[in-house]
Amino acid sequence: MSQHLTLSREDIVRLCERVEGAQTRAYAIPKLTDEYPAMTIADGYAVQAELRRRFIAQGHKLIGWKAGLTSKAKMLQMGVNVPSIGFLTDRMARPESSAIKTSDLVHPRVECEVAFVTKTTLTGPGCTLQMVLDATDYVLPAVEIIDSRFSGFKFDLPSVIADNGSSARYVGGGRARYPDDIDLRTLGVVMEKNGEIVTMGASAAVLGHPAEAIAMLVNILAELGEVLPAGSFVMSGGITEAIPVKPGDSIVARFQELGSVSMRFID
Ligand code: 0L1
Ligand code: MG
Repeated sequence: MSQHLTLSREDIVRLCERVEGAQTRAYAIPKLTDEYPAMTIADGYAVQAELRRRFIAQGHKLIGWKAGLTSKAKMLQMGVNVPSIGFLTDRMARPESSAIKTSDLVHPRVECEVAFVTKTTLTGPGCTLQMVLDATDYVLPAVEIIDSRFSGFKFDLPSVIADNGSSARYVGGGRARYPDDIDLRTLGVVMEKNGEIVTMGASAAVLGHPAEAIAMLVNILAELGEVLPAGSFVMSGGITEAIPVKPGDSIVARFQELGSVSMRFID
């Protein structure tokens, strides 16, 4: 990690408990840097690693990872300038076309992403776009439901990384494709909310090519001393800005070549 740790082990555990409480009981908290202004990106990942350790100890299964803040639209929307990563567990997954509860979320937003499923282990540093494509079994369309636990969706990079990159729920669907069969860089995406188009974009918005975001994720994992195992489900980041949702809303994300992913939101 390019920045050093400033938090003690006690601080890391304390902040992790604060984030875990907000995530599991769905309430907003001030961003962590209000109390720890010197907090670094390395500190954020230390809190996130502690959160992952706790969830796994509680029986959650690690399914994969997500790259976040990988498009200019998202970076502008959230006021940060570096991408991030977070982990995904089985408890966050929801089936295609399902009703997703909002009462256990703080202020959910949805974004369209290309997801990758890997067939061989990816190891950094030095992971490249081509290495990602070679290691990919298939890609599929996905919608991520993000839910920053920070009041007013206001945060900085160390805080959002500690909050596991705002990870909350995710839905995969549509039609799985081999990466060699489509041009992953130029996929068009349209998101509809309650039948109206609310945002659209092209996959190149994600660092020029969604596989580039997966390579970045693998290289960050290497800095954390980890690899991306075969069989991982990995989301490459929102192609457009994230759209707020509330009970009663229905979402359809239509992806060129990959089909669509839908869900509705209930109380
Ligand atoms: O998946 C994402 O791009 C979210 C990263 C965290 C920032 C946010 O909550 O929008
Ligand atoms: Mg995302």
